[in-house]
Amino acid sequence: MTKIKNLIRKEEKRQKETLMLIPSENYAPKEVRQALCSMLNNKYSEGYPGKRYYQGNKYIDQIESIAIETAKKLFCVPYANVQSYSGSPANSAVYMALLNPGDKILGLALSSGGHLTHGHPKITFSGKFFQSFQYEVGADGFIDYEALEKLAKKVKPKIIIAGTTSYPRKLEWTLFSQVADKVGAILLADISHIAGLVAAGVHPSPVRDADVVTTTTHKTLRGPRGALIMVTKKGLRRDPDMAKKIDRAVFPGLQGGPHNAQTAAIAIALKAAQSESFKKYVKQIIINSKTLAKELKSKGFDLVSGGTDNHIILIDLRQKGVLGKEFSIKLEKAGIIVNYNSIPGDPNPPNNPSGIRLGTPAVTTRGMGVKEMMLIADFINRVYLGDSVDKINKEVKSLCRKFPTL
Ligand code: DSN
Repeated sequence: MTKIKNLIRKEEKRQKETLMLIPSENYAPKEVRQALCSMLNNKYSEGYPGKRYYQGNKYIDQIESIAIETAKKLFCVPYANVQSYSGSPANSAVYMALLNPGDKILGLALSSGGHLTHGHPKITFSGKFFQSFQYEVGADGFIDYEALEKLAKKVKPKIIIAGTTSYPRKLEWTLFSQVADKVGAILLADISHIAGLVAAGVHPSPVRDADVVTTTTHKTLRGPRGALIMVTKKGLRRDPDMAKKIDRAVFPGLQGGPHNAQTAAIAIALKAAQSESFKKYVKQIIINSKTLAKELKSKGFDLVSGGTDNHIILIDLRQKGVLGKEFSIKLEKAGIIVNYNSIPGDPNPPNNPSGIRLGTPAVTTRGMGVKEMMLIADFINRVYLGDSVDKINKEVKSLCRKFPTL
């Protein structure tokens, strides 16, 4: 066990001494982490508040009810389920609740910034058990809503998934809902990446346009790993049983006992996301992201869609003559942590693609601002130009020391 303890300490040191620029990662505050390692971990509570299959749940019931009510208030929805273990199980629960095997689903292609659970063909649950069709971004890097409409009219999917993992632009919920309404499809908005932005009012909310909204809780929301499934008023108008169906799909359909420590940590994070300081934090994420994008562009880096509206920057490295994996390995040596990522129309495979993906939520949590984004762009450029990674790493560590983690 000493070995594991040492490795935990080493990982904590690594997180403190490096620039966490993977857009889906963040530093959860101490209160969230304390809840996660509390004795709530010891309890089984299959079922829902007031309807459990195990005794001894009087406090767990209260905790889960608070998490549900906080989610409903934060996102202005009439129903929330807080038990999904993470984003992929949450999306799977929506499909299990509302679709039959073999139904047609329409989601954004992985190479255009979609997620595996949005119907990625052949190898995923969503691509194997349903007839999956995929829409894409256009040559400009923006979602091609006209092509989406044409495809939706041809395919007539039962559900359209509007959601992204590496899309740097605003999502046009009204355009999605117009298409879904025209073909009679359910609209699922997966806001996993932008949930914090939506909660803070910095990105438009999908709750008027979508029937169901899913999100993870550990990205821009800065909570524990976990997920929410929310049904909107529109969803309940379409199917008054939609919420009940989703509850049943999560438990007993897909999962057993909820992770109660995770539920408590979600409640803490969602409460924090209602604060003025959280709004200020999210606004700074965008300022930082736009600054980093502008600086990288000024150094000759080609950005998919030319820039960013959110916390994500996707660099197309083709003009730079380096592949994403090779570059991200070099960046890691300098203490700059990013992930290699496919770009739209990528000529290379997903395990060795032409891009890298960056995001500013974690460095913004540390309190970094415009000046630091300019430094980070400079570090990235110097790694590209072949400056000593050891030398850059020293500068990265010194910058990190000035901005402690939560
Ligand atoms: N793996 C997450 C991301 O990095 O965006 C999405 O599930």
